[in-house]
Amino acid sequence: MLSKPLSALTAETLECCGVTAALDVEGGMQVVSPVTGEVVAALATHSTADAARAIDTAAKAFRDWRLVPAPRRGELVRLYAEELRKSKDELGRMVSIEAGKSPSEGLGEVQEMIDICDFAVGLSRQLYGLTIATERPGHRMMETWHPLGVVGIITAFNFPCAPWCWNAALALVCGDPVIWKPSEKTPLTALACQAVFERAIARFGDAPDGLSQVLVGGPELGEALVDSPKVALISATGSTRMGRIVGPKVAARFGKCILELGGNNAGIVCPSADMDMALRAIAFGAMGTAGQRCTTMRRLFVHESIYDQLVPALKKAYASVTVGNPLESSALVGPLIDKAAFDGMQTALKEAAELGGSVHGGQREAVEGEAAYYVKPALVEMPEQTGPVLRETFAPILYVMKYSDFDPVLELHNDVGGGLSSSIFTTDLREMETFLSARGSDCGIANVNIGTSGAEIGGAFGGEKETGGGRESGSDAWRAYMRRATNTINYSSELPLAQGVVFDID
Ligand code: UN1
Repeated sequence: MLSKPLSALTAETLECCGVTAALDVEGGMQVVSPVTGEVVAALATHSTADAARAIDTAAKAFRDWRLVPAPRRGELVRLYAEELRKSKDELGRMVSIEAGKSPSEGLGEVQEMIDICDFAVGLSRQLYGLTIATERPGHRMMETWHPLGVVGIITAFNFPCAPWCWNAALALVCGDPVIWKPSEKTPLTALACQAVFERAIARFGDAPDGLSQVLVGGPELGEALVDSPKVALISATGSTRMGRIVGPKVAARFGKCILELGGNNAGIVCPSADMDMALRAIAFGAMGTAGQRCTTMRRLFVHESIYDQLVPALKKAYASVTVGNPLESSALVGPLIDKAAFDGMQTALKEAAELGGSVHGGQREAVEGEAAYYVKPALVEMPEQTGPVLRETFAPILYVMKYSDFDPVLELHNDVGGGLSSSIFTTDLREMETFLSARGSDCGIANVNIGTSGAEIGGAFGGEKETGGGRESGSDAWRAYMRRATNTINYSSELPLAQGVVFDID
């Protein structure tokens, strides 16, 4: 049992991180922990006028920060990684309190922040462009990458800090100030990250004011970022519904967007799969983080020849998985974020049953009081891919379907709106390579013999179709945070025109 109320643990954790905001503002925005359903803080919110001021401050910071050499900008991110290492336990605990993750998953999220910072520090000396052969003698052509401008970062409750850091670490080395609008459900983790960042700023010395700012409040603050022509890039994580609003608005003002939206991720288990490995990978992919990752495995296609071997083993794993308070137990599955998530799950399960699905699990578990929503993860055997299987329900539901032929199952795999993550379990080279080929998985992430979730930061993260098409984190995702200039330099004493055009004036 906790020795103190959750609000006291929250206050203590935030204080350790250096947060100075008042946590008990009368009439302020209430922050509820899904762990117990209790209010752990009430925060003062920012107004749209505050948002406008934050944007102006960031725009001013940009004028200076863009001129600081990139490796020096990297030094700030290096210091931040050091501070994150010092505060890893507290930040991980904040993630557990606010998002309900197990300690290991909370710490894992902070580790993603540390990893992307380390990556960004190296990147700060590698923001290279190409040199390109020109068709004209005595000319040189090259690309230069310049800082882009203010970056607005909108994040979701389920990963309350890592996606911010994927964006912020890259943006800062690329020369861009950041403004963060966290989910209304998880503003405390954002304040904690910002406080830790302030420590890095203090050690860095001469950073311009407003390099990183947080806006606490409702959707109108996100809208202020989305609508402002002073915000060069909006990086938004959330639902496809949100992306359908944000994308066109930013496009209308010719701003840039990185959208990381919903997924409907699937795994295919082939006859030659290592069954034990597949079982463990599916269990984490589908039940981990209580099914509340955008990369959660939601659909599973199992070959008919191994269905009666794998599915009973999966059912056993589902029946025995521990569900409990992540702060007090070693349970693998914590709570859903709120009642709406629980209701959404029950609606999907009911629909699935009406369509002939056989539902195992999914019932509410009496872990804490009435205000907390813990569920047994659900495994649903479906006769076909229909109804709720076609959409993302942000809860631990795995729809399992039987298949007989490989080519049709590839079609079914791709026949959904989301295009984020995917997995195949096979030891057959032909199946594996086909899955990874142009006619295979149409997702931004396609894995072999591992689950759909838990991507490393070194790769580009994001997906196709209704997932929004954006890429964050590793590989060359940094390019989205910079603008490219093509430079042609004439060092000859002639003026030849490209394409052989003649334009001689007297
Ligand atoms: C998300 O759920 O928004 O691949 C991000 C993963 C994590 C990130 C998930 N590295 O599951």
